[in-house]
Parts: sequence; C-alpha cells; structure tokens
Amino acid sequence: MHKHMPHAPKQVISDLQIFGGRPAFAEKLHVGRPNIGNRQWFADRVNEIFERKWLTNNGPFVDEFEKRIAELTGVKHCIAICNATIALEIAIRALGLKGEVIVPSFTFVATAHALQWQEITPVFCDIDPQTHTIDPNQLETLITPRTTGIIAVNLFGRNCEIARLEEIATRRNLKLLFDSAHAFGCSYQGRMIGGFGDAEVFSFHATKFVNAFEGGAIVTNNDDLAHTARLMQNFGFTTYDQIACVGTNGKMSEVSAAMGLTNMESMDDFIAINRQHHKQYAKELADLSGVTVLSNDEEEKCNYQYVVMEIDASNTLVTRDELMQILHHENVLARRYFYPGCHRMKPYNSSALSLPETEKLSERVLSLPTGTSITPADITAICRIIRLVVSNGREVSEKLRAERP
Ligand code: T4K
Repeated sequence: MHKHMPHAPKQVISDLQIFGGRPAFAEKLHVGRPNIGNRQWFADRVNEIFERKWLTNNGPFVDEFEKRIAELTGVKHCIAICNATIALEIAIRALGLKGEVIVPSFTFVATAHALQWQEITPVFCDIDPQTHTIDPNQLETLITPRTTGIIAVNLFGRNCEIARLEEIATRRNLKLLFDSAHAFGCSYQGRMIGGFGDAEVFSFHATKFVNAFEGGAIVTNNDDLAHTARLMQNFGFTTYDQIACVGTNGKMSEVSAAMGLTNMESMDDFIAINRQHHKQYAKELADLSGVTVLSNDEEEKCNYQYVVMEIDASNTLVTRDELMQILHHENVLARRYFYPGCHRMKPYNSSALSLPETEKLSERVLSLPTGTSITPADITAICRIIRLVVSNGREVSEKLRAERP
C-alpha cells in the first residue's frame, strides 16, 4: 500500500479535518520533495570520491557536471557554484553591476538579496499579468542614470519576454542577467534556457527539478565573464599564492556534483512524471470556476517542476489563505510561492511603492505538491478536497470565520 494512501473521499464539508474530520493523508505531502535518481549510481560515485580523496575544489565530478550542463544548454561556459544565491552574487559582481538594478518583485527573495547583500539597490518592477514575469513596459520607465542592469526571472520555468528584454538591454546599454533557478531543462523559441542575456543562473537546490543537495551554476557565452566568475568563485586564485581579484568561496563539492550528475541522468523520467502530474491537476480542476492552473507553452521544453494554482476569491468565495489552511489540515502542505512580493518584505518594505499586479497575484497563488514522491491517486484526492472546498466556498468561509477565536 502506498504510504500516502488517502482515506475515503470526503463528501461534505464536515468531513474536512479543519471541521473535525480525519486528515485526508496520514503523512505530510510536501511541495519540493526532492527528485532522487539512481541511488546505486550515486553510491558508486561517492565511493569513487572516497577512493580519490578529492572532496571539493573543482574536482573531476564538478568538471563533468559543468560539461554536461554546458552541453545540455548549448552554452560555452558553465561554472558550478555551491548554490544559486552565491551564483547570483558572483554573476552580479563579475558583470560589474552597481547603483541600481531592476528586478521583478514577484520572485523568491534570493533574487533581491543577491543585490542588496552587495549594497546594490534592487528597483522592484511589476509583472505582466499575462506572463507573470517582469513587465518590459514598466521596466523602461524605471531606468535612471544609476541603473546598471536588469535581473529577469524565468519563474516556475515559464519564460519572461526574453527577446524584448535583450532588445531593451542592448538599446539602453544595460547588463542583462537571468535568474533561471527554476528553468533548468526549459527552452525559449526552441533554444535552451542558459544562453540568453549576458549570463544565466540555475539552482540545483534539493527542491529543484534536478538537485545536487545544494547547488547552482552560472552559464554564459562570454569568455571574459566566465573567466572572472571562475576566479571569484575560488577566492580570486590564479595559481598557488596568486590572487587576481577579490573573491569568495562559491565552490561546489564533489558529493554535490555526484548527486547532480546522477539526477541529470534521470531528468527525462522526472520531466515525464512532472508533466503527467501537471496535466492531471489541470484536467481535474479544469471546470472549477475561480480556479486556474497556470499552463506552460507546450511548444517549448519545460520541466513542469511547479504546479501553480491561481484562486480568484471573488469567484470561489473562499480565499487562497483559507484554502491553504484547509489543505494544511489535510496534510497537504501547499505553499504560497511567492508571497507577499519582495517589495513588501521587511528589508525592502517601501510603503510608497505600489505594484498592483504583483500584489494581486501574490494573494492568489498556491503551489501544489508534485514530483516523483506524489502519485496520481494523491493528486485525485487533493483535487477532490479543492473541489469540495471551492464548490461550497461561501459555507466553508462562513464556518471558518464563525469558528475563528
Ligand atoms: N532564485 C529563485 C527564483 C529561487 O526560487 C531560488 C530558490 C533562488 C534564486 C536561490 O536558489 P538557492 O540558493 O536555494 O540554490 C525553497 C528553496 O530553499 C529555495 O531553493 C527555492 N528557491 C524556494 C522556491 O524554495 P523554502 O524556504 O520555501 O524552503 P523549505 O525549507 O520550506 O522547503 C520547501 C519544501 O520542500 C518543504 O515543504 C519541505 C520540502 N523539502 C525541502 C528540503 C530542503 C523536502 O522535502 N526535502 C528537502 O530536503 O525555499
């Protein structure tokens, strides 16, 4: 029996755990459960590491991982980094960004932190309501004499308007960096993500489509940039005792690269499972008014790592937060990726700044469990709960409010 085997389907709202019923799942279902490839191949690689006694500092598995990423993305240079946040920091520094850099507010906070950490001001831009990625029209209005670059985010593996952004960056003489933490294995106009702008950054965190426990990479076709980034990733060392520039420690360990390589070998299987899950969610929620599962461009390659549902509370009568609370009680740990928007987070909070599309969307999105740990039966059970709640939205919401202390 599957350990997540749901109990009997819930028929009425009093069956919901929050109103006294049993939770639908005996164990917690997470968003971001790691995809794990062939354990034996990973174990063999770990044994090789022990035999070689080369644990980190640009070892052979890191070298191989970099080559595989460069091959897959069709990019000239790949520098593996310990995580994507440090990769962003290094790319930002190697690109010479300073002053102000324009970023979308609707992203994981690391995109903004990587700038602020280096005392560069993130200037928050709204999103386009269609693409949910940075709005190129507003972006142009935010450019000032202090602006040195743009960081655009290929959020949830869905592309931003890359060609337009490249055109703006060239015309306004700005550097263009893509935070493609979510977009490894995705394409844009038939070309793999990785080769756009001046550079791109991937994440191989445990929760990502391909994971290296923790990990990241900078990919670029620019020889000088790659050279500088590689120096910066290893304290600026050129040879023993020789330092070319200020650097940091952004190195990936051999065990991370072994995990990354092993998982890359299974990425087609991960995509097939994710895609199937995405289709199933979309189908099972299709006719539910007020609920939309964000779609992906089927003409492009996609890793389908995030299943994001949008809830229009004016239609469902139950809010995103109420639905999330109910799901959590059922042991479905749906997440508010990304709430409340970086511009409303404490270190950046500017009460003067209004980004209506970001604010609207961040109140509506909910990421649902997917990946190799989830089964079709789990998805059916999750969708049934959502359907039960949404089709009784008014009653559920009134009951929740009445019972709130
Ligand atoms: N740019 C963007 C657009 C990003 O989304 C991210 C990271 C970055 C840059 C920076 O990349 P890294 O520096 O991390 O390489 C998680 C991840 O930690 C973060 O990598 C990711 N984005 C973000 C979207 O999600 P949290 O704070 O939500 O993580 P946490 O601990 O709540 O874990 C998420 C879920 O995954 C939990 O429900 C539990 C589950 N989980 C997690 C881990 C680590 C597991 O089941 N097993 C695990 O080993 O940030």
